[in-house]
Amino acid sequence: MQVLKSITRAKRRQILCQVRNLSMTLFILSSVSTFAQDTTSSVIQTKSGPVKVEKLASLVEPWGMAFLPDGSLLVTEKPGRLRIYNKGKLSEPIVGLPKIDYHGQGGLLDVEIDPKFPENKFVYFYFVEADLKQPDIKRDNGDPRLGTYQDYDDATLKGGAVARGRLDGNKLTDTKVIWRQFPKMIGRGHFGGRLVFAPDGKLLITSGERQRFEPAQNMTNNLGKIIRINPDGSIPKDNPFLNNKAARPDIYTLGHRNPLGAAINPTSKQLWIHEMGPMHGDELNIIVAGKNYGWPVVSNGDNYDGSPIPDHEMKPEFAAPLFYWHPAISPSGFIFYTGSLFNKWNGNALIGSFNSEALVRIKLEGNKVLEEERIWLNRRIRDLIQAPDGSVWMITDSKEGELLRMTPVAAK
Ligand SMILES: [Ca+2]
Repeated sequence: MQVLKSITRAKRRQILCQVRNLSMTLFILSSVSTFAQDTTSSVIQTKSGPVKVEKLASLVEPWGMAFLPDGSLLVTEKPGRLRIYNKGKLSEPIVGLPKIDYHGQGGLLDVEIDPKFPENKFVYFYFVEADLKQPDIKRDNGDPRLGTYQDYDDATLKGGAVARGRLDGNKLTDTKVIWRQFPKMIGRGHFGGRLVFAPDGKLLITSGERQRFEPAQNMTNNLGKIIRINPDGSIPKDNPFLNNKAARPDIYTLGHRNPLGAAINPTSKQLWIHEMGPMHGDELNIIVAGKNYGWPVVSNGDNYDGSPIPDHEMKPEFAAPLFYWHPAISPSGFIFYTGSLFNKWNGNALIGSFNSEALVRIKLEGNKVLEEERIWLNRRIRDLIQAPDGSVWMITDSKEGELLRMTPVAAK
């Protein structure tokens, strides 16, 4: 029965892959002639007309962005630098950040500003920190924090953390860690790392499961979870698991793998996230307090060793994604477009993609996906943001990374 199910599913996916790959190929063919990696400005055809993409700056592994009220841009570089881009110039790294552990997927990740920034100047950032006390690998063999398959070349216990400090010119003052992944573990992947403020002023954090699977279903840790805290790090009085004494109080939802995109839907005011699936099965999820999104019990992808995982439809007790990608797009960065510069994109979800080297545009009607367009950019897109003028700015996932600006060719 299991075999039969796998074959049926494999067949179904094969057909789906073929259809999607064909449509991607056709689309790439239509846009490839107008775009090249080494140009600083290019025109690309989209379903809504031609757009211009310009390179604004070079950055090393940029990861997250946030606009300041004066129109300048905070941008992180994963090795541990926070800079300000303003009118064609990139600042020296801002000082006052804690020591950052930069290895693999870890380093300095997202940045966000306080909703009351004009009054308090608070800047929040997600970073990876090493534990103060490191284990003796030989002696502590069997410690679950070390895992069973890890590469001990980097045998540092580490975890994601969120800190905030007050921005004063080119420095952060009063920098304090307000939240930490628990427990710290060996391993360089799946930190999550996106920050977004909800309309009620709470800070929402995406926390990945550190490539350990099971923590996502275990309430005694905060890995593989969406986290909700007050801006000072304290726990909101209406968090969903406060009555469960065994659960960590910072948990908002569970059952997530590695979410690298989070945005507030401007219509429903709900948090939407996407998360990287295992081998395929990337998900778009609407976050509802207290729900379980299924990882690693269910997924519409398969394990990397080829073993199947039950699909979401097999276990309806878990919240299912409203949309998923098979084959994977490897999504990173997420906004809802609310500007008027791209007048046909209003209310659309815009998502960066590694695998398809594209900006993915999703047209929605309420919670229903009507249409998906992949705007091929020949670059792995790490994050994107809507600028005050309605243009879309993006950063690329590369040691030779770029800050890009996209505008319509015929702005109305
Ligand atoms: Ca799921």
